Amino acid sequence: VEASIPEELREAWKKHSATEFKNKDEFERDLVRHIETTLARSMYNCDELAAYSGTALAFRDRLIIEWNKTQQRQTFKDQKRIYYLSLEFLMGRTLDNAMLNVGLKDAARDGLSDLGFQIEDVINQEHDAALGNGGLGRLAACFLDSMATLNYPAWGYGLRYRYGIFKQEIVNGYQVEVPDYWLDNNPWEFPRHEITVDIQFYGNVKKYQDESGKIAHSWEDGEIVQAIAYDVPIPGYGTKTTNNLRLWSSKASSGEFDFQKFNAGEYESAVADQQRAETISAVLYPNDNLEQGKELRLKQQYFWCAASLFDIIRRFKKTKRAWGEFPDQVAIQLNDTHPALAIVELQRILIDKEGLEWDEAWTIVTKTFGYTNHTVLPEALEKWSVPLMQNLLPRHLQIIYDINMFFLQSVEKRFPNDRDILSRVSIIEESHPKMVRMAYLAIIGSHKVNGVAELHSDLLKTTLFKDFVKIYGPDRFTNVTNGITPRRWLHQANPRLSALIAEKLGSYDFLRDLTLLDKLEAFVDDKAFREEWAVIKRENKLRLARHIKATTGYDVNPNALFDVQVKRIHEYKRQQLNIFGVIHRYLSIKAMSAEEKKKVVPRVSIFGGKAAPGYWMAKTIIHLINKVADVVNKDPDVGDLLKVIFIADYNVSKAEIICPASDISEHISTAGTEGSGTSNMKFVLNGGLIIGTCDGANIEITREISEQNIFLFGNLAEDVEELRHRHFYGDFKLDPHLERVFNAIKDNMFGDKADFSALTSSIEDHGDYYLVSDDFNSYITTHEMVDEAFQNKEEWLAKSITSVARMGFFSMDRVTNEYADSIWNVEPLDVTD
Ligand code: GPU
Repeated sequence: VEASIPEELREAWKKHSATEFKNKDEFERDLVRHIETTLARSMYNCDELAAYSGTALAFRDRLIIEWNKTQQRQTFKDQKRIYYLSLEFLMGRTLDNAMLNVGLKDAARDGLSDLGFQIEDVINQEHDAALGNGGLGRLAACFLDSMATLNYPAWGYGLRYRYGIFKQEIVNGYQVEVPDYWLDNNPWEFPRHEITVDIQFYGNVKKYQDESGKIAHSWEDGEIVQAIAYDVPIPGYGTKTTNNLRLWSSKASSGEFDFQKFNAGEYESAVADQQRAETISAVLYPNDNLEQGKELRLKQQYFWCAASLFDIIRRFKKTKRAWGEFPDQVAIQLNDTHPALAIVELQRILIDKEGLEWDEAWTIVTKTFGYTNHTVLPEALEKWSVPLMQNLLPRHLQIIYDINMFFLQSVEKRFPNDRDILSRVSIIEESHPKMVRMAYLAIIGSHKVNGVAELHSDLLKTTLFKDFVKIYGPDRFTNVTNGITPRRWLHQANPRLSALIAEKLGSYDFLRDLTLLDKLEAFVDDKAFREEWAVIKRENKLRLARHIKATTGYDVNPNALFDVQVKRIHEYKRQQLNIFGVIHRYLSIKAMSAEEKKKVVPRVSIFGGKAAPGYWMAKTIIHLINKVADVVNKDPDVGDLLKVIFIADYNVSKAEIICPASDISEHISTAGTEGSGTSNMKFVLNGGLIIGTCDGANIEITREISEQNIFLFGNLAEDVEELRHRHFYGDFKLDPHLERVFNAIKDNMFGDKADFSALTSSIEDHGDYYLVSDDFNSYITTHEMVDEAFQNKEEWLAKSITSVARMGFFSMDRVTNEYADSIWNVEPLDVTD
């Protein structure tokens, strides 16, 4: 049905078209109206949560008006759009970001104050939207912010999980997972009950002859689950562009199947079906850099890919263009291999439903997709068992086999004398059971494959995907070094530093062009400026100290060196190296005379991060950190010289408090294991220095800010294989300082040594895969250099300011433009034209 209002009636609409508040008074009017009507509250029962909801609704009105205009404009202009497919969007809070992007935070502050509320308290009522695990999910969220800010017509597509990443509680030093039910009181989503897609699972494939006598396939029977769209508006900073994030929620299809059951009196079983369908979008898998091969996860992947593609194709079809133009209208970016089934689904639709020839369809598919790889860790590379896929997606498995056959034929033609290459590059791994290698499918089905930092992209080309470089040539493989949005990670997290920079540079333009920060370098020697810089860091440390006091009960000295490592807990990220270093420091202090202690630079070692619920070694590391904290923090021999803090439930909104408060942060993965890392960038952009290995984006950070301004240590990626090999053949000697640390643990200094034996023996007895012992000496001596440098306050400040001035390269906007030019071939669109 045509839903458009006839021309002659449109004047009446226009007269009453919704308007946006533009100042404090109008904001107050909208806020009070929402509190009194939408929320059914009044001045007699308005708590901070209601004030939050009212404020959010007032800003939401604005966003949705701009969202509507943006969508109309983008549809009318009909340019190529970007579709970013990601199973994770780690958005964090929305209200503060919306206020800043729209540019009305001051109006809101004053308005709230008139009505009896403090804006900070109101902002703090919001629950994080934590639909992601770590860096991969946060990168997707930074993309959305940047694409809107740069006026790209772009949609995010994801799943609307009922439960995001779990909340972490620490009980007796152990991580306990608590479900995160985040949807109550979430004003930022719009259910689109009219936008639904039926998604098929299981069933079987029928071969038949079509009218022209051609062999065709149809996928029949099985079960149908319904996808319902929920839209989240994504405002850009300082622009009218408001893009869309569409999240799919699963529901039982209201088809005949159910009615038959109801009619047959099988009410309970009909409800069970309902629940089974809703399970698909119920929970985010809480693994970071790990794939478990569970059927429900594959269901999630197909459900989301199929719904998103149906939606994209429906939009394309409205333009009545020929299929050949599809890649000129649509760029789909695959955030890791999680959406790789979209490649197969598009091919299926084109050949089975739209009647295109295989080759014609496949050309369209490969021109449409780009694939971003985020890791070289083998345990993170997705493989799906063939029998599992055969059962769940029988037609897709056939198409994968066909894609593979055509691909292997072409490889065989090009390399007739290399028999081995075929089994090495086959999408199907000939194991028991056979497995579908999703990364290979993603490479073969895309026109560009990129890594996320230079070292990582080089490793992809020389190791994991080496054969594919030989087959396709080097042009299919590229690097786009990650970045972060300066809106959230500077302006929102560190408003005072942002204001100081704006004052020096004469405007906030650096938030749209971060390379302008280089003008700050002229002020490095400006005494008053340095002093203000130092004051802001101190206030940020005080803010974190208050959070630590409130959540752990511990007092920390704000003059101490704040040393922070916050990220997912993983052996490759080496929080164990850090806590062993802390124990080393503790033992050293314990052995000192009163005189020697006077020379010690006081430290607060701050940890935060979640372990995957089934990752025992990571949980052991958390346990050890908390046990060390218990002992160290109560030891009168140590006092203020050392404190150990574990901040529970690290998430985006906590990162916004933590990043601006660090003096030094740790990015200490075993060389060659971290794809990029993005918190390294967040810390440096907030005036913290970093200690790190030559890994991921640390290398490019060093290049930008210079070696003088970073503390690098440890073995290089090129030497890792050799060292592991040597350990394997028995050539392993535990570092003597680390031995002293292990002896303390084994003396039950931090509770029962048995609790930590898996951790120490992974190093002593099982090959030290992550080279903790090899890097230990270099690590602790580099920390001594950190202490030394921190005592020279002026030089430390100069390093801090210089580093921030040179961070322009790490803006997400640079990243977005690189993808747009080298992968998507899309142009921005000014929605006010
Ligand atoms: N990353 Br694979 C995740 O956060 N989760 C994952 O499952 C995989 C990768 C991270 C990388 O570990 C990190 O180095 C990178 O900066 C980030 O993706 C964004 O590219």
